[in-house]
Amino acid sequence: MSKRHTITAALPYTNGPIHIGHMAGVYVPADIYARYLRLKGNEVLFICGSDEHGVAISLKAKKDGITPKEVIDKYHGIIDKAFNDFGISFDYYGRTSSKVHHETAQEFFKAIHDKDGFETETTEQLYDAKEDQFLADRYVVGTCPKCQNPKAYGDQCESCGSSLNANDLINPKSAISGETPSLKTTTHWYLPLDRYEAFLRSWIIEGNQKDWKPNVLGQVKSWLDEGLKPRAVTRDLSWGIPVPVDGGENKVLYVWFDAPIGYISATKEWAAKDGKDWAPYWQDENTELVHFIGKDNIVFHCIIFPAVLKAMGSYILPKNVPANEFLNLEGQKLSTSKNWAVWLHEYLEDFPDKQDVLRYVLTANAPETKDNDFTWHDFQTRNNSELVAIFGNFINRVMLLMKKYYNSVVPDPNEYSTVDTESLETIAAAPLKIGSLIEQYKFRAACQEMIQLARLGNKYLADEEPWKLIKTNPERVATIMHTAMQLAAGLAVLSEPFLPHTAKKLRDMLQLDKAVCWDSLQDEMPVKSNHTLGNTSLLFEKIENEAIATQLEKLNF
Ligand code: B3M
Ligand code: ZN
Repeated sequence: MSKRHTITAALPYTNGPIHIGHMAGVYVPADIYARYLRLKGNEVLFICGSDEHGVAISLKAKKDGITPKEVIDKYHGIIDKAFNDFGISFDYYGRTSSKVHHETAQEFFKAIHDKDGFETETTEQLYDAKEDQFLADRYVVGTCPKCQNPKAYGDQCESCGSSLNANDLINPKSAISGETPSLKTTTHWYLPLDRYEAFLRSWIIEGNQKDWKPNVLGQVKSWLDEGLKPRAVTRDLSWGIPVPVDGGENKVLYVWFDAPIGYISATKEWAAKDGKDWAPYWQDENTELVHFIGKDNIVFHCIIFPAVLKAMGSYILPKNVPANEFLNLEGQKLSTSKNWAVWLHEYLEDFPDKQDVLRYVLTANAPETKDNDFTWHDFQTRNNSELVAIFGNFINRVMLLMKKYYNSVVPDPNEYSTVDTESLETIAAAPLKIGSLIEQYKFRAACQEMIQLARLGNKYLADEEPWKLIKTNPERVATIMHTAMQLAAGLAVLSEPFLPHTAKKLRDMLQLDKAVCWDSLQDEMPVKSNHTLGNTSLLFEKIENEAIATQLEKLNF
């Protein structure tokens, strides 16, 4: 049954470009999910955008000697283009510096403020006297009180994942001047998370969220068990969204207050452009909302944002928050500052028509349940021995044999053997099997099932050996090729969420009818007798050692 789905992918910070870790963790799985749901005939809104506030951006501007606006314009451009060129199928890619977003985030703040949904508190906060600047979040670095990591930030320790208060850091230092901060009094608005504890517990823990991933539930549980405390949602900064109430002068909204609201603002902008109503995508109980994020964003999407939505009333809550673990590169943690990364826009320059190869490798090796490693060697092997040797080879053989024996017109089948029938049954069962894995966010396994069909196709041809029978038993060959055609067509449909560029090329080659879709495979053969195929071209090409050596050199590896 067709359903409305709002799918969000974490908004990337525009303090740098996007790398393969972001792609593997968030954007590739989200895109597979969105494409699959569309293929199933659902109404899908797939939303993302640039996260353009926060200290990460101010710090980058300072470092590069440019304004924050210049920083966000530069990276918003690079990121937006890279997503586009890569083929991530966002319905809308917004940015949090937009007018609609500023207004929406301020409306949220005011609405909660007007219902007495905040507490204000005057406290002493870390202050850099030299820079005349309060230090919160990434402006302050110190030792994590929980795990002793010496490089924890004022809002979060990236080593143990704890969310922190700047004042809890041991031996804090200003990230701007390196000075030891002093304390200065300031007043802020706090979201009293303690008031939401019971609601969160009953919604997530006692509620029906058993299908959330164990890493997500684990983090949420440990948060709740520690007891929730009020959390400041304003900051003494100049870069951000002005606090829209009395006393808010020279203060801005905390970036993690405004950023998730960016999903909603982006929806509003998308709807306005298309003359649609944005509200059902966020307020209709029949809409399924899913947030794709990395593991460092769990608390914000499972605790803080739901509390904000609850405070607003009238908003739906996510059905699931599938967070992935991290991807490493050649055995080391990806790092923007150390330039230890494969940047998406650079990959696309070096491999302009190999989007699907990277998608495949990142999916086959996705950090779904534990951190995983990307290596250029594995990239080459998966391309050469899976995409080329299995998928590409099967399709190429079918196309060439079809041309040679039948001038590319599909023959009538004769009597099916047991193997033929089993192969046809496997195709008919595949949509449900692959679909159910995708619906459980098991994209690796789903992708393996898909490639398994190509493996089956290769084995089928190798076992049945039509080339040995074409003279002696042409009736049998017609049945074999008719069956092999169904496998090829099945792949064209079922590979779409994982390998969209390849699927499109394959559909064209096979001249597949539009009516052939995910669900139709279950009760109808996708290719009929007498159907004429289009022209053949290679789906994948071998990646040579030199190309890999160039990439390793780039890393200084
Ligand atoms: N900008 C944080 C991150 O990249 C972030 C996500 C916002 S989602 C609302 O970790
Ligand atoms: Zn820590």
